[in-house]
Amino acid sequence: MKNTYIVICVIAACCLAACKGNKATTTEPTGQDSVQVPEFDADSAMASIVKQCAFGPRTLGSKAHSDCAQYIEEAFKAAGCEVSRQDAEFTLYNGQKFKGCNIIASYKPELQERILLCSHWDSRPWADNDPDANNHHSPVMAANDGASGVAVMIEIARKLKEQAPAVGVDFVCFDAEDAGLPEWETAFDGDEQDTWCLGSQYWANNPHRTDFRFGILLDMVGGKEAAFYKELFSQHYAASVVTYVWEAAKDAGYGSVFVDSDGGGITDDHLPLNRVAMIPTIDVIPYYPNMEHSFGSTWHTVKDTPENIDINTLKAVGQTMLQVIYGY
Ligand code: AHN
Ligand code: ZN
Repeated sequence: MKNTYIVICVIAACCLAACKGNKATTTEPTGQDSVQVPEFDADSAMASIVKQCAFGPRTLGSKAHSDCAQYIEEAFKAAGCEVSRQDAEFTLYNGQKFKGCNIIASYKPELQERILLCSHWDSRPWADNDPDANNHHSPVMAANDGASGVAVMIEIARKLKEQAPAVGVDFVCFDAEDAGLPEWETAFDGDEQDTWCLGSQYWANNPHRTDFRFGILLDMVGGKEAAFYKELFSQHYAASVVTYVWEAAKDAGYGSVFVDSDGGGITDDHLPLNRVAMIPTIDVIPYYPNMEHSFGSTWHTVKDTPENIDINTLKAVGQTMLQVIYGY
């Protein structure tokens, strides 16, 4: 009798283990519904934006730039990541050279199954889209177009430390994305596209690793009433990643922020990752169909400041990224 009982228990335990095993190895992203996804703290992300902006505009060569690099490194270290700096020299459209750096933070670098998150951290040196031409040579504070993506990534790193997901994550902060050809420049005759995204171009030619399942670029993820449409190069190079991320947004309750429609095709840091490093990478970038500029009213203006950040947008993007990571 006792033996029969033990046999039944062993069989039951095996069945349970088998079921669990089945579930863990399922390839369907529907597993997202059953995992505990931590709450993204958008207030904490906002505080990081304020902190980055307090250094001043983080333009190449400035004190604000080097001070902010140190802050970003320390923030990822405090979140338990392994951090390294990739120093590089960048040549602008006008031949001017600057020293700068990409900042790389790895969560559990020993894990084989990995996701890449990235964002640029530099500020544009010229507010060349400002409605007031007097501001066209002033730097952009870049609360949205710079600090927001980094802030969301730092906040995600903090959550990974609290509650371990099944995958590893690398965070790469690209320098010199936004020193591309200014609109007021009339004397340039090269390829304009090459003047943008200098840090990601450098990294794609010198990646610290490339074994990522996919990459997600966060660009301007804190704008007022922002919505994210399916960017065209992302759909071309990484269609299944777009589908997966937009599904995750729906599961997280942000289906209205991640809109199931086409956006534009944008020259951005995801292009060298797709074309040179061959990592399927999407761009999460806002699209305002009814505004004069599709990136929103503060884009490359002196109004890109912390007051014009929308905590709800940070929350929608941050929570969706946690859904992506913990649902994987
Ligand atoms: C261009 O408009 C050429 N690129 C948009 C990429 C960008 C600029 N993202 C932030 N600032
Ligand atoms: Zn920009």
